[in-house]
Amino acid sequence: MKNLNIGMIGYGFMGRTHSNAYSQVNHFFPLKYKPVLKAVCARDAEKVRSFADQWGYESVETDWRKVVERKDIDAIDICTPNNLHKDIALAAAANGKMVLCEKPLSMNTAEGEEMVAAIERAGVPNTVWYNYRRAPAVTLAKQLIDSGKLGRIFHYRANFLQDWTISADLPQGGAALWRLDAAAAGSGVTGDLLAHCIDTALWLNGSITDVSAMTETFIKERKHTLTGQIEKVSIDDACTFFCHFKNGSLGLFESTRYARGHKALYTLEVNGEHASLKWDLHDLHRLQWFDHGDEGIVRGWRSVHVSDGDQPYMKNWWVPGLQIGYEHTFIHQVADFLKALEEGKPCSPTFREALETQKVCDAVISSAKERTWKTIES
Ligand code: SOE
Repeated sequence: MKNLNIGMIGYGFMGRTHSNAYSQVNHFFPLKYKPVLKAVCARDAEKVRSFADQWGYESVETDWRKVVERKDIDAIDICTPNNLHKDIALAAAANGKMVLCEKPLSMNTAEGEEMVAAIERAGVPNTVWYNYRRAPAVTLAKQLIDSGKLGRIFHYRANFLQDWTISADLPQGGAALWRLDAAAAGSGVTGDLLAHCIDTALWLNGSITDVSAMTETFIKERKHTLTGQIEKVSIDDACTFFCHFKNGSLGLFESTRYARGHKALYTLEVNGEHASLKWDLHDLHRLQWFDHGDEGIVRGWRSVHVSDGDQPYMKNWWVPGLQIGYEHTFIHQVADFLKALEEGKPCSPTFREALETQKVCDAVISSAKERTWKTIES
């Protein structure tokens, strides 16, 4: 087995999901590469040391530039707030490192284009962590759509609903709350939550050609953790958009952090000529399936428990009937990345593919701002 030395920059919630994935992957997937937790980097020396001890990283750094230059690191994992993605990716590529970047790829399309150019110029393996594609039930949806079982697709519908920012007392900015600060995040729910829905939609249903969106910022001012001042909130708290897909189907997407009672409800539904399917993150192991070709007297929605060894990813886990969870979607992404490396193939979504999601996000934000339809430039 060949070691793949990981240098992870950032260590928040995503740092944990990625570290867990690197640690677990070789226990379950037969692969030629083995990730080694070589270094983790963050500005707070004490906190990053404690993270390294908890997860088993061999060393710590407090300056990301040192990590990207280290000769003993093969791959850089970017888990920082979005405003650092570009600089780190560019430096990593210049140093010939592979790059795994947390979603969304960038703050905006212009940055994303620079990142794609740098990565492709360097010719380094790359991927963006859009993990929900790798829930076995979502992967099964892809198989069913690609096999033509749904026939012509008419509708694609997705929601990502949360409720954690309803309190006006919640500050913006700083360690945990950078997602509320446009300077660190780029956008609000569009880049944070709808980006997931868009990535899955592009993967399942193909390109989006144009969008019409509305956004709202319900709490207009919040205290900024870094300045201590009350400052304008510039992120979108909620976003809804319509779109056309290139295959002629219609899309409807909604995301908010103000849906009281919903913590992380990602749902999607696809309606085709012959069949429909539905998926719900809170019941992530099930794919709801309706097949109009079924015999009339038993025709109805089927709830497929995606745990059989014939189903995507499942042969690597337990015995049929036993399920896996959220953290496994990240393990699958690492497994796919390592397998792609072994085979000299790209691991989807690459930076270039994730740039498509970024373009849709940008079009959504500008459509809402200008109250007009926006075409996605390909
Ligand atoms: C935000 O609350 C968040 O953690 C996103 O940043 C993740 O990408 C999403 O998967 C869950 O929600």
